[in-house]
This record gives sequence, structure tokens and C-alpha cells, in this order.
Amino acid sequence: MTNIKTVCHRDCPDTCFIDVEVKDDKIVSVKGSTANPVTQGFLCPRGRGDPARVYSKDRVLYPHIRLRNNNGDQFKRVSWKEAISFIANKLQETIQTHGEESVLLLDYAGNQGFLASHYPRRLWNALGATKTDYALCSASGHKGIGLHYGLAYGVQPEALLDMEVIIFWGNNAKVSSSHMWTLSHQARKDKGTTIVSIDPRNSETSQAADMWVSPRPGSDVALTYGIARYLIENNHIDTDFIEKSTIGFRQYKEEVLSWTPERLENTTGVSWVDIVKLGSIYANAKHGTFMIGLGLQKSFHGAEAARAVSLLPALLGFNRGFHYSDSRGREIDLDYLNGSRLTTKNINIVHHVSVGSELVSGKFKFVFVYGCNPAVTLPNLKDVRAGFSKNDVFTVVHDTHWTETAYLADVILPASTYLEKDDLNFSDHHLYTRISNKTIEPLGESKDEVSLMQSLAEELGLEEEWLFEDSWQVLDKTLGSSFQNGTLDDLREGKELKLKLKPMNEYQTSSGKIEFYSSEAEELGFNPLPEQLPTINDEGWFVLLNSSIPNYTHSQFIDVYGPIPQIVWINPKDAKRLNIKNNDKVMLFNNQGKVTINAVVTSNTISGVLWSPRPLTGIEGNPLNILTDGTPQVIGSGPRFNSAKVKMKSAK
Ligand SMILES: Nc1nc2c(c(=O)[nH]1)N[C@H]1C(S)=C(S)[C@@H](COP(=O)(O)OP(=O)(O)OC[C@H]3O[C@@H](n4cnc5c(=O)[nH]c(N)nc54)[C@H](O)[C@@H]3O)O[C@H]1N2
Ligand SMILES: Nc1nc2c(c(=O)[nH]1)N[C@H]1C(S)=C(S)[C@@H](COP(=O)(O)OP(=O)(O)OC[C@H]3O[C@@H](n4cnc5c(=O)[nH]c(N)nc54)[C@H](O)[C@@H]3O)O[C@H]1N2
Ligand code: SF4
Ligand SMILES: [Mo]
Repeated sequence: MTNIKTVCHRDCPDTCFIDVEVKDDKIVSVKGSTANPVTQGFLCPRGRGDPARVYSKDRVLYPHIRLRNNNGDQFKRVSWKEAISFIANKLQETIQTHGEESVLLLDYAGNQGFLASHYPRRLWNALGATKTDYALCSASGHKGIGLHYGLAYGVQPEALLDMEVIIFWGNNAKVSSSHMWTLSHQARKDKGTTIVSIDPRNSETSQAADMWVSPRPGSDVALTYGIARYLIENNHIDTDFIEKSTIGFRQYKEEVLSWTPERLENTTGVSWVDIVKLGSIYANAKHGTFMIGLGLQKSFHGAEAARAVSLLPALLGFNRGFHYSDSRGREIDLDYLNGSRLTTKNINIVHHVSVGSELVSGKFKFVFVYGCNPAVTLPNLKDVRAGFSKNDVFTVVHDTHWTETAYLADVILPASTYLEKDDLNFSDHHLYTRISNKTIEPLGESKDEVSLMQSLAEELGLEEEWLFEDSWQVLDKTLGSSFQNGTLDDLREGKELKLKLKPMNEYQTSSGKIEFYSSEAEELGFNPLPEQLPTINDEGWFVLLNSSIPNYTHSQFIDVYGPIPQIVWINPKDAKRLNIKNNDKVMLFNNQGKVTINAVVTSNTISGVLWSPRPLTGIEGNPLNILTDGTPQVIGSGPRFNSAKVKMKSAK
């Protein structure tokens, strides 16, 4: 038996250290490593389920091409040589006939590794292919918070242990980031920390918190103004800090005071009494933090909510007293890694959330997909699927598993999983890092992303040397000054290192201060102050929230844990009005489509708000995302998943 050290590469902020036991090139067990003080030696059900996913019956093990014939399409196994030459010919033909911008690279964080995810983009940058703005997940929050702070990094996980108050805001950490939750829970046990969850539904985190506050979806900016009102009126603010480290407080205060208790209650649905309680819990903490969720910013005006929450700590004199994601507070030369700094081509960029309508418009003739399952996870899914199904769109999918997108492709290429290749992957939350070692040989004929991109580059006859640069040399240049206590070579020798993080009291704004009144927002034509825009409040319509549950990473792990539960939560008052009982089959619908699922009547969600696990597929086979909208947010171009407007009726 050999023990091999690696790191989890899933699209998850925790990035656990994992120890893998291997015998005869087979994974025998995985367990969390205690070498990482944040991930603390335990894995979530996805980490624990990874060996089953590696050996799943749904693995893609060989290259396949689609055969179109009268009896319906079939997939034929081919050799790598055949597949690569087929793809290269098609790519050359497409570029000659339609231009390089008619090629779309559609990739995401199915494997977050630098080599599996970023380095292969070099090929597409060299070709001049169109890419997305990668704004499907966290970009709007980054932009929103960035308007006031420059970059959105903040409180470190270990600091949670010293907090007196931890406020999860649109963040279901107990499920989505279980190690952050565990540290918070430990702080409560050790020093009586108060935990609050602000979420329209009683999420797992809300249920385990000391206080659950349930604003209407999208009313969070107002709620922050309510808390600020309490803090200002009761002289809890740190005037020295505000004077020294911020600008624009006068305009901010003016806006805050326009939010009377009555206006606050009408907008948020939260009573002034509860707002005062929340404000006083926060005001009395010597150390307190907001945990700003990604769920909070995936709505119509999600960026507004994230920026509004991020300003509250500045009132009390906390430097960056929030946590969102630290990914942009590091020193990593991503533009070198992905080649966007090396190419001479002008790269066309489309909105990630609008890929459906872009595909349908006929702009793209060749799509290369890796590390994502867009036929399930993108909004406006009807268009996404129609786009992939067009006869004049040639699609290549490189994935570890037969996904819904793979079944729509012309060529399917087998990818090795993160347990079958060497790489490096940093957490969005903590600074601890070690090499991700390959634990077993790739199954079947599966290949890693770097060797695939280099085979394609070779077949295409490309001569740019930077396409063939040795992976570890590339990483050395990318990460030259990333570590506090060593180098990439040390990591490769098996050491565990810590990353550098930019200073907490440095603000990358034009004034160099925290800008309550954002000069960048003003320049870009956004409101310089966080703005409470109208919430969805239309008679007869519900807001459908959707977020993850423990066993699944987006569309992954259905092969291990079975289908994502086909359920929707509805408040008893709404259920009564619609004459819907617990377990009834119901149809959710809007002008984009319908999805049939089972109702769960529960006071765990407020009236007017539904919740479903994402990204489920309904009883009739329709996926949840046919109901969501592919229009980008104004700030940061992010998604609006949590602003899906639907009606419900009985489907008995
Ligand atoms: N309704 C709704 N939809 C949402 C969201 C929501 O809140 N609501 N959230 C959105 C968010 S936040 C995100 S991040 C996206 C995620 O969207 P996706 O990135 O599409 O999510 P996954 O389904 O995890 O797809 C990842 C794919 O990568 C593959 N993969 C895993 N490892 C490797 C590897 O090493 N190599 C290769 N080549 N492939 C690999 C997996 O098999 C899987 O098919 O979904 C978005 N979709
Ligand atoms: N198990 C599991 N964990 C995951 C993932 C996974 O697929 N599975 N995916 C990872 C990824 S890519 C991401 S992006 C993160 C996301 O993880 P989180 O940041 O926790 O975000 P979500 O789980 O999308 O939503 C969190 C909460 O926001 C609430 N919410 C929705 N709209 C609003 C609103 O307007 N106001 C307020 N106050 N709350 C609102 C929802 O009800 C939900 O309970 O999870 C990561 N962790
Ligand atoms: S998915 Fe996240 S919590 Fe689960 S094992 Fe991987 S890094 Fe850890
Ligand atoms: Mo995400």
C-alpha cells in the first residue's frame, strides 16, 4: 500500500488536503489530511465519493465521434490519432471559412488546477478564439466589492476562531464551505461566538445559527442601510477610522438616513426590532465578520448586495471585516499562465451567462468544451441545448464523464480526473498549499488537458514556443513570488507552503482608501453608492432560489449518489392559497418553460419565495435552468439564478 498526498480539485473554495491509499495502481481509500489547519482532516461527501466517481460506469475512457445516420445518432470509438486529426481539420476549415472568432472556448472550473484549467487556454489564445468572461459564478460580487475596496479579499479562515460575531449573508457555508462552518462552530463552542444567518430561507446554516434573519430576496442593500442607520444613530461608528481610511462617508450617511424604519420594513420584510437586534449584536463585537455568499450576488442586482454588505465593517473600523473570496488577493501571473499576455491576437469575449443566445444566433461554428457541463449548468438552457444541437455547430467535449453536454457533442475526448494527474490548485479561502500528486495512472485512454492541447497545437502546425513550454517551468514563472516561505521547487519536493496575501489595510482604489462613495462606479456610470433596486414583487409570481446540497458539485455525483432530489420548498401560506399539499406533484413555469417536481410544504422559506436544489432535472426530464434568465447583471456581468421568476400550479 502506498500513501500519496494530494489536494481536492473540485469547484469548492475549501480545497482540502487529501491522503490517498493506493494498492496495485488502484485507489483503496481517501481521507482528509490534518496537515492543513483549515481543512482539518475531514472530507465532505464529494471528497469521500471521489473514488467511486473515478471508477464510475459513466467515465469516458476512449475518444468517440458521433455518427449521424438514419437510425439516430451513435457514438463510435476511435483512436486518439483519428480524433485529433478530425478535430484539427474541422478547426482549420472553420477558421478559414468563418474566421477565428467563430470558434468558442467554453471552459470552467470542473477541475480548478492551474494545469488542468488555465494553461490549456494558451492554445485558444494563440488561435484567436472567442472566450467567455468567466462570469458565471463570482464575478459580480468581485466587481461590486471591488468598487469600494479595489480587490475583494478579506478575513482569513483562522481568524474566525477569534470572532465574537460571524454573520453569514446569503452564504450556506454549512453545505457550500463546510470547513468555514466548522471553524465558526468551533469558535462558538470555545468562546461563545454568536452566529447569524441572513437568508430568505432557513438554510442548513440558518438552522444551525443563533439568529436567522429572512429578508425578501434582493432587498439586502436596504437591510445594510438599516444596520448602518442603527450604528450611526447610536454612535457605534469609529470616526477616526472613517476619517483616516475612507472617503465618501457624508454621501453614504445621507443615503442611510433616508431609510426610515418604515421604509426598511416595507422593502425588506424584516422588522425594525430585528434590524436593531442585528445591529446591536454586530456593534458590540470587538471582532466580527460578514461571510458574503456567492448566492447573495447571483441575482438581478446581486453585485449591489455584495458591495453594500462589504461597507458595513468600515463603519466599525474593521479593515476588510468580511470574507468573500481571496482568489484575487494573491500574486499569480495568470495572464502569463493562460497566454492572454503572449498572444498577438485580439480576443473576442462573450458573456458567459449569455452563451445560450450567442450559440443560437449562429455566431459560433466550433465549440471546444472542457471542465464544465454547460448543457445543465448555464442559464437560459433551452437556447444552450438548441445551440449545441444546431447542425452547423461542431462541438468537442473533453470531460472525465459522459455528461449531458458530451451527449450533444460531435467528438468526446476522455479526460483523466484530478486523482490521475499532477497539478497545483489554490483555495479561495486559505493560504495552505501543497502539490497535487497523481495517485494512479489515467484510466482507459484518458488524457490530461496539457497533453491534449499540445497534441492539437502540433497537429495544427502551430509554432509558438509558448504552446510547448514545460508545464512546471510555466508554473514557476506564474508563481515566482506567490509563496511566503518557499518556492515551487520546495513544493515539488513535498513541502507544504503558505501563499502570500496582499495586506488587509491596502485598498486598490484610486484614492487608496475604502470608498463609501465609489469613484470607479461613478466613472463607469453606476451609482457611486450601493443602490437598492426594486425587488421582484409581482402578484402571482414566486422568486425561485436555488443552491447546492451536500452530495453534489453542480451536475456531478449523480452517478454516485443518484438523482438530485426533485423538490421545491413552498411556504404553507402560499401552498394553502394554491391548494397544494406536501408531496404533491407541481409544475413550475414561466415563459421560458416548465419543470415538474414534488412540493415540500415548509415554513423554512418565506411567503413568495420557493427554493430547489440546483441544478436538478424535473420529473419530465426538463432541467431547472430552462427557467433561469441569461441576461447578465449590470455590474460584473454575473448570473441571475436567484431571481428566476416562476408561477406554480398543481401537476396531479
Ligand atoms: N440554476 C443554477 N445554476 C447554476 C448555479 C446556480 O446557483 N443555480 N450556479 C452556477 C455556478 S456558481 C457554477 S460555478 C456553475 C458550475 O458549472 P459547471 O462548471 O458546468 O459545473 P459542473 O456540473 O460541476 O461541471 C464540471 C464538469 O467538469 C468535469 N470535470 C471534472 N474534472 C475534470 C477534469 O479534470 N478535466 C476535465 N476536462 N473535466 C473535468 C466534470 O465531469 C463536469 O462535467 O454552475 C452554475 N449554474
Ligand atoms: N455541496 C456543494 N458545495 C459547493 C458547491 C456545490 O456544487 N456543492 N459549489 C461551490 C460553488 S461553485 C459555489 S459558487 C458556492 C456557493 O455557495 P454559497 O456562497 O453558500 O451560495 P449558494 O449556496 O448559492 O447560496 C447561499 C444562500 O443564499 C441564499 N440567497 C439567495 N438569494 C438571496 C438573497 O437575495 N439574499 C440573501 N440574503 N440570501 C440569498 C440562498 O437561499 C442560499 O441558502 O458553493 C460551493 N460549494
Ligand atoms: S469538495 Fe470541497 S469540502 Fe469536499 S473534499 Fe473537496 S475541497 Fe473538501
Ligand atoms: Mo460557483
